[in-house]
Amino acid sequence: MSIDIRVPDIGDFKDVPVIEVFVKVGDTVKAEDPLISLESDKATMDVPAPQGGVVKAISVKVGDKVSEGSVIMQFDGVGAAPAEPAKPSISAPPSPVNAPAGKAEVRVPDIGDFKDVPVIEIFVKVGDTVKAEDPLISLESDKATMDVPAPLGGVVQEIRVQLGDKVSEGSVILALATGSAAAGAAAGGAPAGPPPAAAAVAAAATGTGGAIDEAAFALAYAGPAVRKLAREMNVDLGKVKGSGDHGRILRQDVEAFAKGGGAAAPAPRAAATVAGATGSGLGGIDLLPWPKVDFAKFGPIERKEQSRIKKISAANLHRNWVVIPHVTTHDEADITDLEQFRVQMNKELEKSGVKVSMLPFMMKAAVATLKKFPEFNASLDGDALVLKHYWHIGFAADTPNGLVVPVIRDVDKKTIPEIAKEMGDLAKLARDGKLKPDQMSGGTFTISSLGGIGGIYFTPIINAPEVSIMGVCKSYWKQHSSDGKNSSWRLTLPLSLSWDHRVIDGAAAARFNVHFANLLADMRRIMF
Ligand code: CAO
Repeated sequence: MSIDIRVPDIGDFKDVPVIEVFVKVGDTVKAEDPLISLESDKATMDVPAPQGGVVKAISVKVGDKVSEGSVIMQFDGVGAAPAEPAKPSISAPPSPVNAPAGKAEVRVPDIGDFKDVPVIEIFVKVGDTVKAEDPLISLESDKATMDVPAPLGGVVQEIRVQLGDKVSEGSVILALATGSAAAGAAAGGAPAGPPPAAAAVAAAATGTGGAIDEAAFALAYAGPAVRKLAREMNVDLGKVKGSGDHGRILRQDVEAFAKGGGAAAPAPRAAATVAGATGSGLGGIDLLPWPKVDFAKFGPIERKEQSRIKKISAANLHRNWVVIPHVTTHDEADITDLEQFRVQMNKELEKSGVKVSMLPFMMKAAVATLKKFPEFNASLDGDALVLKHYWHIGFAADTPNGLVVPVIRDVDKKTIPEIAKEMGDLAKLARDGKLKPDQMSGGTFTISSLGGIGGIYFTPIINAPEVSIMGVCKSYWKQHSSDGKNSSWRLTLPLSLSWDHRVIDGAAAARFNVHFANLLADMRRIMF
């Protein structure tokens, strides 16, 4: 009997392009084997096989767009049950154990609303005998650390996760031999040495040079399945040249590299070198290795792990800083009249409970300026520029766990108090760690305001795939003169616009700032 295999619950993403198809007709696949890879503007996701079978037909190709429920292929299934999507969010919560006689696959149990939680510790190894409730692995979300206990006793036959892998409810973490099979495994039936993945590591180590450059690995353009394979084979993705579209690294590139036949990737390697992890060349310049210092030799120290949000934003900021040729243009806006108006409006709004800061006015001015200079409200897609006819403005929000960028949609259609209210709500959710992914996606331009804190100018890093970002610091009183003779004190707002020089030229950036500043100086101009 043949079974339709469909795209499972992929959150709010729709019409997501297929960027890789891992199988071909006639292939035999196991449950959880990756079938295809999808790439939205935020994430690359693999669609795993919901069950084992033989691929009978494939109904998608690279470039096709799919959404939840799209049929991607057909399996000649072994059983008669219709295939349920692999993700637990739309199938019935899977049992933590799926145990044919003598063998049990242990899955991540119900872990509440958490998804894609990184594995931070693996407590067992192949061949270990475990009792029910023994901890197997530890997971760390941004909220909590959770151990996954063994649901029954047995001997660990195979470990299917590695440190850093992300798992959700239902993900298979290891296989246990149970009952008489366990006795056999304990007596030598299970592989005595390292698991297959670890064996691959050992085999590949000579071909790959051992230690993985984590910064280069993070920057490499590859999907989760390929990243996992690279981890298993101890291949530093930063050194692999991708043969896919736009240099995407494919499975075969990793395999060829591990065998010694793959070419080194010059660009990501150089990027990684900037990160300071290796001592290789960057455009002919040999960088020194990153200094390794025993700080404790010089005084007391404390080692503190970065929060999950910080680690994620670090990888994003690093990629954006290395990949985008940034230039920052500074300017200033006279906001004397606008500040008076803002104070007046806040008095009038007092009863409504909404308090308006300078930021909603800046958002409105930004949209009007983006409409005049559309290439700032765009993204690069290969060599083409995608101009967006919607204006969703992100704002950098400082939270105890690190920097996040909530997005206010359709700023052009909202009033200043509406924007202020939504901004306040989103900033609170951000500080409480409760922002949902769709509240941080879809932005077309970002404003990073340090106005409530201080500073004069800074160089904000562009929030890819956007092409520009406005940084704003604290307004201050400054003496202005238009003729060198007469002067007056004006409330002055410092502006720092960073822009992607692949898309925007310096003259356009200067004009953008002048227009933005003129609108803030006199918001009536927004109507023109
Ligand atoms: N000049 C002078 N005062 C300013 C100002 C400016 N440019 N911008 C804001 N202020 C004032 C506000 O009016 C407010 O004053 P009162 O308390 O007297 O009313 C005070 O500063 C605090 O404002 P706020 O920060 O609460 O409000 P906001 O709308 O300006 O900003 C938010 C909201 C969420 C963006 C902000 O709280 C925040 O997190 N900023 C940090 C962003 C950041 O980290 N950027 C760096 C990214 S790169 O690492």
